[in-house]
Amino acid sequence: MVTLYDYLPSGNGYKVRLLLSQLGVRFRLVEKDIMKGETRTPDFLAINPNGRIPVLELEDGRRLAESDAILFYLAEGTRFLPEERLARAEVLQWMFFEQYSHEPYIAVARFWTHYLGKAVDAEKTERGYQALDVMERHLGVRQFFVGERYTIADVALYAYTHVAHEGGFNLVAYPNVRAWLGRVASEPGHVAITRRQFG
Ligand SMILES: N[C@@H](CCC(=O)N[C@@H](CS)C(=O)NCC(=O)O)C(=O)O
Repeated sequence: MVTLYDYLPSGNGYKVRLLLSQLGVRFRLVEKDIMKGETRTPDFLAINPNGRIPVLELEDGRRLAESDAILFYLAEGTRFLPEERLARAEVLQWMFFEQYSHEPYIAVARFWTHYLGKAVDAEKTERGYQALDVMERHLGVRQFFVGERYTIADVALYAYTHVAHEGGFNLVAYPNVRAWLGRVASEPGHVAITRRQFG
């Protein structure tokens, strides 16, 4: 059985939990409380030198960090990753967008407001809305991010978009994004970020 090192409120961890659930893959969950620095101990740094969850540990002990890389690994050969060359690259395009233009603002704003109780600076909020604007335009003529079907690009972007309000983002002006959130949530095998029991 694979092992997932994770922190349950984490959207990055949730991406992996969501896909594992949708794939019907059973896994062992090892919780690391990032608020207590549990990913920065020597023991955990030996697991991931970058000191962050999620980390997937395979049955043979090999490990993989970075949520979107884990999604890509797990989705290979499944309906969650297209086979066609350009479509695969488009999935990567949206996952890189998520990591560079979306997560650093929308996830970080959530962490600061919801978990640290601190104010978020205006620039982060503005950049977060810019990412939402990009998504809103793209979804204006599409049901999903790539190839008109649900893929790991949707999983990656859903994780923090559906809890963006916890970082102070208001999605009222984003009807296409809201409709897409609903479509993703109604995919078979969907689990909530708050789910604590797996397998
Ligand atoms: N780019 C990484 C980001 C991972 C990340 O930032 N993890 C956070 C939780 S969401 C963490 O472990 N933070 C603990 C720390 O930095 O000490 C990914 O997508 O997996």
